[in-house]
Amino acid sequence: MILRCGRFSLALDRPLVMGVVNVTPDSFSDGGRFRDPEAAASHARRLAEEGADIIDLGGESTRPGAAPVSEEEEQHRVLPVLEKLPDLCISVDTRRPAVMKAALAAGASMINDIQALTEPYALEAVAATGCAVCLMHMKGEPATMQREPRYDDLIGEVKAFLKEAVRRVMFAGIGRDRIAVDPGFGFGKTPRHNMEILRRLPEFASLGVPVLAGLSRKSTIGHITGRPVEQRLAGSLAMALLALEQGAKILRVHDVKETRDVIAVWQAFKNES
Ligand code: 9MG
Repeated sequence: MILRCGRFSLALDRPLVMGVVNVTPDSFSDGGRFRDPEAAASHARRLAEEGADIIDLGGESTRPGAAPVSEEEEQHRVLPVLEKLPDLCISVDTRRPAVMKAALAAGASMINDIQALTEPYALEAVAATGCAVCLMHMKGEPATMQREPRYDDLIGEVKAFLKEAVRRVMFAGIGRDRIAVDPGFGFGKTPRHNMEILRRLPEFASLGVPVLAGLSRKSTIGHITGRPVEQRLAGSLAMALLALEQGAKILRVHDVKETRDVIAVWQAFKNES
């Protein structure tokens, strides 16, 4: 299986690593460190050297309580970084069609949308390009999504949403080999929900596209271990290993080098069994 990301074709016979670069003053995990385009671009290069297949560049923090950012500001954060990285496979994490269009024109190869391209004109912004898309499930809106989220049938609901999202984007002309889905750990989900999704992640394989898992440094790890965000490396690596074992094909992570080691150990184990 291949994930087609614009001019890049990424083989899915081994897990892919998506390295996170937040160009925001207030992201939950690395708030403000990579605000300057030069610093963000050199961090992206470092992650690529450490083994990231894709760099996920985001200009809007989706942390509950984060300050809203205008479309202009989001573009102003992301585009200068993108332009410094023409040789890398860059995903842009955005919900806004205008940002998608500008990013794709500036060389982005993938759009990672926590709203699964549901904003009006989002499908049009990406369909005619060759970019890949990541369609994520989120219950509610970032500002309020963690206020007692409830589900009657967690897995059924998340899967049905993603199935419909895949159908919708394919109907718009996006081929299956350009699509990844993501159950959206932490997006309108309690720690208990997140663990149930992880336990039942193999059920998402029936959607017929690669599953991306984003668990790195998330609050569920803090909930389990009692650690603040800057001390969640071990928990994140444990989550990465669980996600691999449960069938995730793409891991969205902050700590690329360490995650690559986890993948190497997991693959060595698999090849011997
Ligand atoms: C932008 N962003 C933050 N967390 C994420 C996750 O878990 N998945 C995806 N696709 N994007 C995320």
